[in-house]
Amino acid sequence: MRLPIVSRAFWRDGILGFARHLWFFNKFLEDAGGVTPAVSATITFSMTNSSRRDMLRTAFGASLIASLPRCAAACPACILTPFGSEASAGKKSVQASPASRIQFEDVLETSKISFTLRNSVSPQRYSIETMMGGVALFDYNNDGLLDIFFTNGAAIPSLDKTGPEYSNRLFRNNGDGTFTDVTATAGLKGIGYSMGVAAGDYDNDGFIDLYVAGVNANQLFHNNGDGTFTDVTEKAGVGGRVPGLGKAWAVTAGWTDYNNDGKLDLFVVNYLKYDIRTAVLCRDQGYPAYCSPNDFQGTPNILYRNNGDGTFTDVSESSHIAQYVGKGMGVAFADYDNDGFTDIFVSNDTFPNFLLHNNGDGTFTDVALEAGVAFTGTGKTVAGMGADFRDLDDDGMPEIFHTAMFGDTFPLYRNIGGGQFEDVTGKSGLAALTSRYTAWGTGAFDFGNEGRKDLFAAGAEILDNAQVIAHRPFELPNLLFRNRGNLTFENVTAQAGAGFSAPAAHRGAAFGDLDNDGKIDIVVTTLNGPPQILMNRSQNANHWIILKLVGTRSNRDGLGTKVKITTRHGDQYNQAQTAIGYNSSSDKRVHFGLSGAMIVEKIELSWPSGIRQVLENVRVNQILTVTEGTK
Ligand SMILES: [Ca+2]
Ligand SMILES: [Ca+2]
Ligand SMILES: [Ca+2]
Ligand SMILES: [Ca+2]
Repeated sequence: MRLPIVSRAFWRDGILGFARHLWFFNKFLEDAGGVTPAVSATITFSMTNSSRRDMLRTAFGASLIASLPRCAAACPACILTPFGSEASAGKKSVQASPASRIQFEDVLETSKISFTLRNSVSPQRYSIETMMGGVALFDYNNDGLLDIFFTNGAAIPSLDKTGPEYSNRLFRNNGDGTFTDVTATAGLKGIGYSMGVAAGDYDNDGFIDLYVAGVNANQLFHNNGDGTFTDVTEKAGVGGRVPGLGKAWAVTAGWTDYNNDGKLDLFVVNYLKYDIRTAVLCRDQGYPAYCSPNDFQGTPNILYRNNGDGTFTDVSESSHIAQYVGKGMGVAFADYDNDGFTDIFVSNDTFPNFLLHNNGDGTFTDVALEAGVAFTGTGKTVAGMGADFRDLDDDGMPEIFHTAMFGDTFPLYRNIGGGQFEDVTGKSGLAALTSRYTAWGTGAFDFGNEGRKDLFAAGAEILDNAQVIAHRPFELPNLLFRNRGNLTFENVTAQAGAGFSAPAAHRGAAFGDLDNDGKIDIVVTTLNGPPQILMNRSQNANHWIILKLVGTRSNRDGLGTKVKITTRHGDQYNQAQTAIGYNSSSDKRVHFGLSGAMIVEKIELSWPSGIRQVLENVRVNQILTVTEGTK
């Protein structure tokens, strides 16, 4: 296709200017008309030195150049396809979208959400105080709108919710930007000093249930489907007691179907062996301070197998989970070796992490050391906090990312296949970006809908008096690391909005699309403060798709389903999981940013049942319900 404007651009600006004009013309067509671009071109040119790359970077932006083929000095020619060509379908090719700012707005005030996370900070500084609290994004009433649940603390040292100020809270999404506190009707105020939350439909009745993990009480709430919940903890047998130890201090939990029988099982993450009545108290430079986890013994985690009749069996011993005693803070699930069985990653605090390989016979083996994720690449343990287990380079093999504390850096372990991971924290740029931060909640989501998953981390120090003890502020910003491709990241926190980057005592974070506009929103808790309701206001014309999975032979939530999509920009991978980050539970729906792709050529689903399902030529910019097929 020849256009006078293009010809003029060519003669005026040379080949780079020509390509740039063509690129903008295509973008204009896409944005304005919503039609497949009619103009495309392949430009062949010599690339003999790095200065040429710099010229290209100027012309097209760093994000595009990042995915160019790397050429040695002797490379005779490289082919640049600015819009991704049909010939390159199936391979990761050059992205069409320019870097657009990812921006969030904290809408707490207009949301009418009134909640304060109370930890009852004491002069003694009991360790539990700094370890809360969680948030869940889930649709409890099936109206298509994500609702918000917050855990809350209790009085100290009684650990009783002595008044309504300690109540856990459920806020119903009204669909107009406001929320209504429905805690009392729902019967979800809870008992004890609560910490983490896990949402999952354990009885496959189509209504998502809630498990709340805490210091002195864990509770399972069955969703009755009429806006109310019933505490079924005792009947279900999931109270969180460890043989010989009693009720263990649980930080969080997660739902996963480890034996692929169509029923969600429950993994409970326990932290330290701790009794507030006898707990050692610590000081630092004369100031009261939260003790190091090194001052306490660890505890084993718990695995409850779902019997399908409303009861669970504690299989921690027979599954070998109980033999791994750690100091767990985060849990995330993925089938990292693609053998069809979901594996479990547990980030441990100042203790080697666990990678619990699912052997497929009801047992697990911790392979973290051999796999390269127990310690960092330099052989260090770090303060493992929130975790996510997700494919960040879209090669079909999920990476492990977790937050940590000041001086640790937040490790990124790249899955290189064969059951092995490589510590790419330095190579990815994350070491330099994270070494001066401490963070809790985290998640890997494509916040800019550019076709790559970015990383979020909820920053805050551990000690509330960190300023006087360590000369570091207690309150830190949320952090946003944009994925530039090739597993490299840049810090875009400063551009993400004042409400996003405002320092606070952040803790848990949950991810999901609260207003169903295709952009992932974030809810973050802050200690002794209100939550942040961070609506994604990124201004771009990028496309997206959200898949709401309905399992039939698999668990009804479809948790554990692996999803691969193909567009003209290449392949992307994601999975249905709710156990993400710290203390928290995210939307079960599976989101993909699509950049400028006009159609999703193929969606391939691998359900936990083993059923594989393929959808072709799927419309973009929609929330698509996918019911598990029968084959
Ligand atoms: Ca709802
Ligand atoms: Ca249910
Ligand atoms: Ca596996
Ligand atoms: Ca949104």
